[in-house]
Amino acid sequence: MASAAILHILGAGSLGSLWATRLHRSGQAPRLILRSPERLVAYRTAGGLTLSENGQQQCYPIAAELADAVTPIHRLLVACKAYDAETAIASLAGRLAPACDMLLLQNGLGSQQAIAARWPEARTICVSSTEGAYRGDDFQVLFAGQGHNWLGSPDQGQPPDWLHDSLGRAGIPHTWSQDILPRLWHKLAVNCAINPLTVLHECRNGGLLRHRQEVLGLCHELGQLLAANAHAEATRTLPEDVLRILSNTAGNYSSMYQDVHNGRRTEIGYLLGYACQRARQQGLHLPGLQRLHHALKEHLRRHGLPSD
Ligand code: NAD
Ligand code: KPL
Repeated sequence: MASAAILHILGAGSLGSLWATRLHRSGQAPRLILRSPERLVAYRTAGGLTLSENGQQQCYPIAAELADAVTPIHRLLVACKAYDAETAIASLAGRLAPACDMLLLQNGLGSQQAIAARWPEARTICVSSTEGAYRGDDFQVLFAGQGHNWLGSPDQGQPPDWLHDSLGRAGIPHTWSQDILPRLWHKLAVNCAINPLTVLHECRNGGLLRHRQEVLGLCHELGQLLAANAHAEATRTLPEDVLRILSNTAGNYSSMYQDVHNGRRTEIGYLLGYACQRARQQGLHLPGLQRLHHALKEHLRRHGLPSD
């Protein structure tokens, strides 16, 4: 296979493994890029990535390498957390082919802009994913929630010619969006209205239905932020979207709740932190959001976790 056709996947965590296993089983030979020689040895000992789906487990012996391998990278799926993404790309920057396609799976906003500014020759494609995957043991991933992937270029460009065929063959549900930034803003707003409160009230998503006024107050402020950055439509539907998600996912713990519960760093800086920073830059007075940010940072510090 020509190296131009290989998709390199940076980060073999939950979503990276979910994408890698589906691409591999459709015969597309993705390559994983792991973070250290120790991880590569552990991966080779495990014999591959194991995907659990619909009660079935299958191990896929996907090729893996380190960032300092020498082959050029033409297509890169960045599957790290938002706070790791830019540093991880920098570790292999010398391998990036001119006009490389970079798919960014990160939640929230901020990391995508930093990456696009640092590697302007690359074509950055943002992905907004509602699929759900969790890591089990090392190199094991559980496909926990069917969903969809919206992909789009921040400059509203066209999709690369290989994208639809490659994802389609792998069975990765996707749609190209001409308007990806408003979509990312809307998801950020939903995450800001739900995730921090589940941490502070220590509850499942559905538990926030008992704090409806607090949630709706945040939606009101987040709506002002969306009005300045996304579409009027997204602003109008935010409260009903959030209440519907709370009902539909009532039994779930939010991703931020799970991160805190498991002692893992959260993506607060790319969600609430980014929202508050943009509000300040845009001269918006959003006191409820600022108070929430402050309370969450305090909570994280008390739990010994980074507050950025
Ligand atoms: P994860 O923590 O499971 O995986 C991230 C992986 O990146 C880890 O294996 C980590 O070791 C690796 N990594 C970090 N730095 C690296 C480096 N320098 N080189 C190589 N690997 C490196 O995270 P995840 O849950 O897969 O989430 C990835 C992104 O996708 C996040 O922004 C998350 O918010 C978003 N997202 C996740 C889900 C989900 O269901 N998991 C759903 C939607 C969006
Ligand atoms: O995306 C989510 C998350 O947990 O990160 C939902 C379930 C929508 C809550 O914000």
